[in-house]
Amino acid sequence: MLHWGYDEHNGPAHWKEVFPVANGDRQSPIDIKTEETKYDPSLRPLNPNYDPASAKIILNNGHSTSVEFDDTINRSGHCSKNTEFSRAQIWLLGLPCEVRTSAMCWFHYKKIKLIVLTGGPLSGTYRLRQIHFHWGSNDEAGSEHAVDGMKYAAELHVVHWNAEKYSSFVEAARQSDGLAVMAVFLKIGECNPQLKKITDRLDTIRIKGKKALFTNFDPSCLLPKSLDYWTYFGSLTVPPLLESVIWIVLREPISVCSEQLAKFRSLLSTAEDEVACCLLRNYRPPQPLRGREVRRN
Ligand code: BO1
Ligand code: ZN
Repeated sequence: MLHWGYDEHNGPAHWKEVFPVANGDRQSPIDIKTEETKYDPSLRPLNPNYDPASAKIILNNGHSTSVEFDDTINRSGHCSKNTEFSRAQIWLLGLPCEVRTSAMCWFHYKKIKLIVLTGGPLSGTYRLRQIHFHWGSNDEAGSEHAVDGMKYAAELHVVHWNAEKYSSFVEAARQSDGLAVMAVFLKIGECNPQLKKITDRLDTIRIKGKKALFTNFDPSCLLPKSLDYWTYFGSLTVPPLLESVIWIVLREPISVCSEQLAKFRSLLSTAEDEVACCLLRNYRPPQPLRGREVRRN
């Protein structure tokens, strides 16, 4: 296997050749057997707080399409408590993070609060990094997680990292409590007007490696009414398959229509100088549970 992908020669069945953790004890996705999940009264409601201004770009990385968010604030770890902020200091708001005054701390503290996921099974705050999608070559399958053996047409992943304990996404991705990914199922039905903001832009990033500006987007517009969830400890679903993800799988799906799914399938997994090849599917099948508990709120 030269480069991992989703084709016959480099797909999920081959990943273990280069990434032995593919056979590990906490791999994702899984088939959620609802009768075997355990109600846990200590699980709190989920509390997503995102700022539309932190959305930066939409890109095609050859494995999926993602919207990337600016997660670079609070680099110093210095702005941690709510300090006084006077009107006379408002002029400071345009200055970079390196400027360290109590007024800036207040500003950054407020800003950080706006792009985090808290609650649910999580201790502390997890900062939004990116969202991306998984889909299938037809409308019958495409989700990564399954529910009682049933697959949805697609799945949205909202990826966060533990910025309270770790100093970067890459560092967090190597820790057992480093990442929190919220998964949302997409069920065939009505065209989804919120999803349209993304699907309308896919033709501009058709080729692998392409990016386009994508601002003023709050991913909570894609969430279903109910934030009830299942949760378990798992992994990234793509190489390097690191076992660092607290999975939060929402029980209520959102809608997507066939026409919108077709737009995802027209993305290319190939770069400008390669023979064009459509990214028809990009899901990993369910992995063994190996004794793990799936809890529900
Ligand atoms: S997933 O939610 O388990 N499908 C998943 C899989 C891979 C990543 C994130 C979530 N990968 C990471 C890359 C990083 C990159 C980051 C943000 O995505 O490993 O290198 O910086 O795009
Ligand atoms: Zn994913």
